[in-house]
Amino acid sequence: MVSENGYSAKNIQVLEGLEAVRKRPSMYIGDTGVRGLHHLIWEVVDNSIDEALAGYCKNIILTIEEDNSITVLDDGRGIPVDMHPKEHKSALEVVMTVLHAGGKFDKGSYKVSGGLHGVGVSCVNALSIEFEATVYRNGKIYNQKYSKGKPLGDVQEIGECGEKTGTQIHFKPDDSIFEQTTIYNFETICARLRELAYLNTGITLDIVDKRVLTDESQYLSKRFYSDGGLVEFVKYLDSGREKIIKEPIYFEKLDSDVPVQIALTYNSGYSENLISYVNNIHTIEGGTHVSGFRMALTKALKDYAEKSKLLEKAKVDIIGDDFREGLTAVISVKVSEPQFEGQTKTKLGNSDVAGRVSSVVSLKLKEYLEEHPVEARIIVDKVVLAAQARNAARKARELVQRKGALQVGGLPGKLADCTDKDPANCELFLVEGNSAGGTAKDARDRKYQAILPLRGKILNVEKAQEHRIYESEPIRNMFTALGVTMGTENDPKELNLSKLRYHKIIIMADADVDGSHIRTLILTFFYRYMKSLIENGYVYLALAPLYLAIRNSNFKYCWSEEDRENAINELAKDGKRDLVTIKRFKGLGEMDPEPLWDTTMDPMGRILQQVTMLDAMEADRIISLLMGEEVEPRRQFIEENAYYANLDV
Ligand code: 0RA
Repeated sequence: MVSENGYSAKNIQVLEGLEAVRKRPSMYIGDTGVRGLHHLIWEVVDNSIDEALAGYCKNIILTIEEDNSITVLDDGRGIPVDMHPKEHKSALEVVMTVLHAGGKFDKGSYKVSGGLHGVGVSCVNALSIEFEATVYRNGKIYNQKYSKGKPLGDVQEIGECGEKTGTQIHFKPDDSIFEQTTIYNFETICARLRELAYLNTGITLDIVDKRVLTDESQYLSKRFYSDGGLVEFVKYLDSGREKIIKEPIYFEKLDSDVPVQIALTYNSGYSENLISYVNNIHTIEGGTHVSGFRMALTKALKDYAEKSKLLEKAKVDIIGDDFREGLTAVISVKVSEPQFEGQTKTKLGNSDVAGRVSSVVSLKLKEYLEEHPVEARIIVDKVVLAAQARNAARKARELVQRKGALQVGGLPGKLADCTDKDPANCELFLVEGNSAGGTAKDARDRKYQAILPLRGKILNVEKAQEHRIYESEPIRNMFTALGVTMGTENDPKELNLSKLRYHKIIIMADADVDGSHIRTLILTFFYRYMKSLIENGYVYLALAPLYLAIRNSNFKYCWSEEDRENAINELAKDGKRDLVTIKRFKGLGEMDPEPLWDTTMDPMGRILQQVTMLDAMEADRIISLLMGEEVEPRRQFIEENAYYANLDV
């Protein structure tokens, strides 16, 4: 028996646990901005994925409710509801209210998701103003409700469900914690579900967005499912690029304590697209699994090229980078105790993993090259071309950097700089076109806001070889305005942010098709050439309003159709809706400085969207699709996205 004192002491400890989460949420979920908000979803979905990996769950349905709360339903075994022997309460309540209690009961299975996300569903509970767990198990339906991590009552039996089993978690993030925004982004969630579907074959992941009705009066929804796994993932990533080998190369070694899966292919482009995962978590900064892969890829291809005498004629020195041009690869490893390092804690540190991955790749790639001489030849030829282009690029880059250093003050003439010199306070607006640039210059607070107008559309980096990047004027202007250079002590190609002049880099483009095109191009450029700006969270999109609703001297700006409807209702409380006029903003250029400041530049009124790596990855893929060589995937993309395109009429 536990004494009354002992029990209550433990109780207090529990409350303190979740209280700590509410006091310092960033320690548990990274931040309380958009990222942290979405982190809550990853946490909940990861639990269902674990249940699926254990072999018990096939379907996961995620719903964004009208009020931006989230429901995740799975058809797993259902979280146990029986009394927990030590805590003297339902196991369900323990999982939901005790930090890190999630996997405790699951001794048999190998918990692979988690790691970075693995702070437990109790954190989600702590940070939600409403939270509800519903369990379908033993033919019965159980339910418990909570607020800010505290149960509002015991677990209740609320009905019967026959054979059905599963778990449903519903939560509404607490807006006193997530002060910036509590609005979920459909595309961000889709990107993660798509990724999870490719990484975990055979699971059906559905998303339903109840905030949006389509033209067919259905809720906006999507389904993600993959049989082909990483091979399909690589094909998806490269769908707009011209492939040079027919089928992706696939290796796996699953019967090991570090299971490894890799798919790779080569396209006719110039950039590398390598995406890596540890326990389903995107390791943005790479780590030992990635270096193991690169080492083995370089060595296997080099050995093959030397053995088959393909290098002799070429008369170039080949280095590791040359094997990366046009490479698209996905690496997925499972590590039972992952150590995450780096700025964003997304770099795998476990040193033994490098050797594990490289031995799998060495062995299997050697086999592949010997069995596929045609493909092997195509890949090696490409590598030789890359080495030749690299030499040309180095010369162009050196030229640009020499020139940059000689310019007066080093800053581009088009830049309207701010007076404050502390990067932490400063914002740079990248503005499409000279006329919008002029308005923005008048509108800004020149103390901390700088404007760089970019003339016309920037170069599509997807289609250009590296040396052309350094020759493009808008791109050179971005480098010099930002104070970003190439080359650090360790690596001549690494981005050097030590002289970065602004900690907010804000892309400001129109809310129409052209604007979205420009946003996508700039994002692709950042993704390709200034990735660490995105990783550090320095890149933002300014969301310009779509409409102005006016009645006499009262007016409201609207950022969406929903906003517009609300604005009309508010301005026409007396029912006289036809007295409200709606003005549609055609572009930033036609706005006067004052409304531009109020809606898009003033920190008190504007809506900024921080760009995540997932957003940038998707931008990069869309660019390759829209501008690449392949016509059919482009047509298909435009057809599938007609719904979004319609918003722009
Ligand atoms: C531990 C044990 C069992 C199920 C789960 C955890 C479980 C957790 C979650 C979280 C979301 N969905 C979930 N589904 C299942 C069941 C053990 C058993 O039945 O023997």
